Amino acid sequence: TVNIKINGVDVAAPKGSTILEAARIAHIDIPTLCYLKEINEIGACRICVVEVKGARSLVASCVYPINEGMEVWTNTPKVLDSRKKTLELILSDHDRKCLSCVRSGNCELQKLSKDLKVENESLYDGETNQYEIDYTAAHMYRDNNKCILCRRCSAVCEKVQAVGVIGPNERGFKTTIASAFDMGLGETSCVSCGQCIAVCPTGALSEKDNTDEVFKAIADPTKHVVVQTAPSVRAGLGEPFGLPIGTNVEGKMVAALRRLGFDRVFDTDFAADLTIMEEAHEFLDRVQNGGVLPLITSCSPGWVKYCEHYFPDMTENLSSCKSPQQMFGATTKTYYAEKMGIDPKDIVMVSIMPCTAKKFEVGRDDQDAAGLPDVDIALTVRELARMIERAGINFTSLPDEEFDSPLGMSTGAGVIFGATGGVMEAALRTAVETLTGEELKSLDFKEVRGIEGIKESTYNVAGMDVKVAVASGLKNANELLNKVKSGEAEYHFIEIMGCPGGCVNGGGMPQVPASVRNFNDIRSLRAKVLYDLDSSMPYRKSHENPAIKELYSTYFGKPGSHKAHEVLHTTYVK
Ligand code: HC1
Repeated sequence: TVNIKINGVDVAAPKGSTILEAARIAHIDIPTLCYLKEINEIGACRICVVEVKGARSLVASCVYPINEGMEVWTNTPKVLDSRKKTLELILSDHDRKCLSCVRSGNCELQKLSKDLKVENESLYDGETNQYEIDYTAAHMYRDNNKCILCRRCSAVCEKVQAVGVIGPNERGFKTTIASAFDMGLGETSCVSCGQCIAVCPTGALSEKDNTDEVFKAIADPTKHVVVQTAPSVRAGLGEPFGLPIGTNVEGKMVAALRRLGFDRVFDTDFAADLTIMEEAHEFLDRVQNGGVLPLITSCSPGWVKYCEHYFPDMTENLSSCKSPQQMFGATTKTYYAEKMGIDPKDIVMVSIMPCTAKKFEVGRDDQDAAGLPDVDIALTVRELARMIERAGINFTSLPDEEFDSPLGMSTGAGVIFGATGGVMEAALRTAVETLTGEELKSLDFKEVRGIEGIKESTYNVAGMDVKVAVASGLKNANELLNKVKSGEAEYHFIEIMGCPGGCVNGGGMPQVPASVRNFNDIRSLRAKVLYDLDSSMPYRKSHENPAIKELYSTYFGKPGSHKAHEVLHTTYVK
């Protein structure tokens, strides 16, 4: 350890720590704005400055390493004044329409302004930049009038997602974060993952809001409005209502959706089970009949788009299965509509997703089993939270309620889809039992759990060594696929999720401020909710889900049947 003094108090911190990290050990939170651990460590915004004895000027604590005997002050008038000036300068070219801003209440800039006692936000007003809002992408808009040039978005896009479609253009006062040649985001090879939105400290980046359409559909007596909730939603929806990260709010979520007026509250987890039935069948079919291997999962639309843009020669490796979101919509507008005697035209299928790419996915080609879009409206978890607030529903005091049947019934295999490795584990539970005809002794495939970017394992199944790999975050996917292409690595089955850690860390989950993200692993906290649910559920294998069994016996016949292909499978663009 290294011994230093912060504000006159002795602090021992691990070697290699920054002043910011050492201060945290001393229970002092130094404010930051541009800093994001391991993603954006550029020390550029100067909000985190502190005084260091002997240093010629104030130093950026987020990148400044500690050394033995160092003396630091974090709250002197000089420090506080500098931070405040920096903020006032940022505010002088910032669209300050806080009342109507989507981030009002959880904007990092707004909180800093209050904390640092900014009294005159127009102090340095003069010339300002005026930008047109970019609405060209299917899933989001970019409002550079609210951008503070922290570069968290461009760092995550390039370093974590290996996409890199936004970055600084121009210099000095004219600097903007934009695409090459100022193209609209929708014209670039953006994959809609929304990680930029998840890390943006202000209202500069946000999903396109579809909540009004949902309120309208619910109010229309001629419409039967069905809602499905993705696995990860229950692990994040509590956060906007002040509940700790990692709180399971499944029961309250169902209760809230019912009170919003949805006619049926169903669970995407049901369709995750259905996906496993089809995908495990597809895997075994490809292995036994010499199909294209490795088979790669196709439930994450950000990943599918990335594959189409960046690895077009590997689209044949993608599973032809639609994602659970789309399978759910397709099953609702065919099987469920028939069973209930409802014209599919009168069904409005709404999905609640931790994902922004799902907004893009609903508009893809070949996702219309009943001749209508499988899913009509995909909302993020943030949009659902806003609907609940707008409707005056007191979320935290709601009772726990259960999903409707039959499309609300699911297994532990379905719920772990939301964590990286979960789809693989769920598929293995079904594939192994199908292949061996024997019951698995342990259902936990621990080797594919956890937040590492790339995981691999080999399982001996009925005499065959099945090699599997799991990647989350597109930079990791890129690395893994390049190894497969070069022949350096060989697998039979690969799971890829677009967002690092899987859907629990999706671009549509509630934004967590950097002050929390930098010191907590939100991926594991949220994933634990799903694994705990799995281990407590009566059914933990997709093929044992009674509602799935009934769906096959009365409608699809068997996995991979002609009818299943018509409704549940899709095609890709090269
Ligand atoms: Fe996901 Fe999936 S797990 S992609 O992350 O396969 O979004 O949660 O709904 O479709 O089930 C997302 C989550 C989600 C699909 C499932």
